[in-house]
Amino acid sequence: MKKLLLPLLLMSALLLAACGESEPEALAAAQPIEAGDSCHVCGMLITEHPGPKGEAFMEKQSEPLKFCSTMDLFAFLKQPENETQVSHAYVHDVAAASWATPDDEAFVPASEAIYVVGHDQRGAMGHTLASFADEADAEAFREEHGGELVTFAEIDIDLLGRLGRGELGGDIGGGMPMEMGDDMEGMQHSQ
Ligand code: CU1
Ligand code: ZN
Repeated sequence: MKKLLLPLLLMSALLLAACGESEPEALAAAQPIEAGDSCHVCGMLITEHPGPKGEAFMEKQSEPLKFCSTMDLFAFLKQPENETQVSHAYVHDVAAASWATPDDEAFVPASEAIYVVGHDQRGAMGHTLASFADEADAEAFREEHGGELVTFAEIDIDLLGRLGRGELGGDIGGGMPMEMGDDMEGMQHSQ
């Protein structure tokens, strides 16, 4: 409940601001992921890996942090020390992008997206959350690839842990190359 209260307070603050003289500042738009960009969590080169990616803007920052996968984005977002510092985040709409090389035009607000977990597709770090702007697209993906639908609010550290351990099914990285496994061992939050 506490988690819900803060966004509501922020929203009403924004609405109040909208009634005043000055327009509320628009949220920074998603930025293209460039060839040399590396993941803020694991350091991997983002464009070299398949699956939906993420970006997060910290409060008062104009440049986003970028993530190799929705999995690493949420691993970052759901750290208690980050949760309060993040302004907003974006994920690829899988319905509007190819899984192998998601297009930068296909970023949608992470908090409004609907997610499929436990499906049979692989992202950069093994299993990753398949993100969609529309629930109907998520449902169609689930029918083809299995798994279950979750909302942004339902994603927490516990769910990410169960996904990472394969407890919800899905491909968690049987074919993961050795060096990638090593990456995970030394995975650090550089924040
Ligand atoms: Cu990675
Ligand atoms: Zn990563």
